[in-house]
Amino acid sequence: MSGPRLSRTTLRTLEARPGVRLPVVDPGAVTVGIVHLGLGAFHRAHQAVFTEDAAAATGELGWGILGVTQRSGRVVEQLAPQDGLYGVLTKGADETSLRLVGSLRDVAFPGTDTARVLDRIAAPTTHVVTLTVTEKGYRRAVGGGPDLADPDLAADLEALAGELRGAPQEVRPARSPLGLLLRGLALRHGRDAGPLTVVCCDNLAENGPVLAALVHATLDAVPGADALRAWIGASVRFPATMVDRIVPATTDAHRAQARALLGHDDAGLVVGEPFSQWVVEDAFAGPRPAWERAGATLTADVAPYERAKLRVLNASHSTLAYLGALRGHATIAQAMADPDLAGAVRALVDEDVLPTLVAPDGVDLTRYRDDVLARFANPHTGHTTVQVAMDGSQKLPQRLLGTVRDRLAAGAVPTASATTVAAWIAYVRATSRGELDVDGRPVALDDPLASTLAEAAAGPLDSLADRMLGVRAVFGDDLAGQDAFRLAVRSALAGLVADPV
Ligand code: CS2
Repeated sequence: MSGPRLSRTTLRTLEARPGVRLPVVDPGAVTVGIVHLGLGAFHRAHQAVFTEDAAAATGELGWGILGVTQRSGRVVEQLAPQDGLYGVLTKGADETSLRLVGSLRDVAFPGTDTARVLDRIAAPTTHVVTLTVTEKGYRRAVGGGPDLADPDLAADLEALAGELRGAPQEVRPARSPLGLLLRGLALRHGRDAGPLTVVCCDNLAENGPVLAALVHATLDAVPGADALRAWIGASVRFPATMVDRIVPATTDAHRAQARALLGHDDAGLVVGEPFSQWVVEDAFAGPRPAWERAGATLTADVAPYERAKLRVLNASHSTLAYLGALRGHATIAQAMADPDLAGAVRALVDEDVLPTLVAPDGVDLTRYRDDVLARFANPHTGHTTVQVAMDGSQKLPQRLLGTVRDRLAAGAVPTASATTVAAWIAYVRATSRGELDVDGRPVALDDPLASTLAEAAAGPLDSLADRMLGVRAVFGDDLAGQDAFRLAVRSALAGLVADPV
């Protein structure tokens, strides 16, 4: 940090500068109506921007956001001194611009602020809770139910059971997003503060219904939760959504660019491509921001959009990430510029994915594919292969294995998808053995199942595919027994492990 820091005070002294857009709402006039769990870069570059634009379009000032971080207080340390203000640096193919966002009105870390967060979820002025806690944040077990053995979730459920008994007690810090949400819902129910809508914005297939089912299944394990469960069934809605914007990790170079544009330091800076899309099921329990006035699509049926996005964009992304990292490509754009890899993603989409999709109204899926691939090729995003490669055990089931199952059920062998699975296996093996360098830097396996995966990846190469396909948490009970698929993975893997280049 070297200059003055962005804040509401310094904002007043900021004058119009080329390439910089000041907040389109007056942050001092906005009050909190949304609680967001998972205050990462994606939320700040996506839903917070739609929310600010909707407030500006309607003049409704009650839709400010309380952003709640997940694992550490670092984001609070970045944003609290800035009064929640931050910039989004947009990296287009031809130009870079910065907009400051005024919709994040408060920030909290559950480690120290759980009582305040619960209170806010239970406030009558709060109508919406949104979540971006990543695939692994939901702590689901094999089969999709809650992982009750997860110590953080278990601690939260114990606290919830105490809170439901009404026993006077200190508010224990929430340790999992689901625990925080359930405890907030319980307080809201107890206070009779009215209906609420919970909007899952993570890349999970059928994210709204999946979260609703998870909430109910979790409450089954909590003594004394019957009345709460009934109230949630009647008064809480879980619309499905499709979210899309490529948001690379912020680097020092981005911070320096933002400083040059703004003349101020911004510790909360996030970066995004110009494209941004949000499709939301219009099924709310109460009031909601007019996100459609900010370019979002509110619709009765999100499923076709969500499926197309996960299977075309996210699955191609992972393909480029694993094959790219194995070939030493640091960024997705570099991987996309490699003709072999561009060919691999085209084969994946054309041969395996498109036959499983129904086009959403008015969408031409081949054009959608071309637009997605063009976005990946944007060299200015700087999105790294290693960032996208993270958490493969959580991501592949959501973005790829549905395609695999659908093609197998249709009697086809999804060989291109088998290549992606093989690339992931090769990546797991190389990273867990400390054998992969990208851009001169060693890459470690970053995955919540890292130790299980490393164990399965160790051992003879000729049975590597079989051992990895036997990891049920990823491939379920069915895929290891699909012989044609297993053989396709084996044969793709033989090529990759013998000679990734
Ligand atoms: C990416 C996504 O990191 C990843 O797994 O595939 O974060 C992707 O950039 C977004 O879903 C784009 O909307």
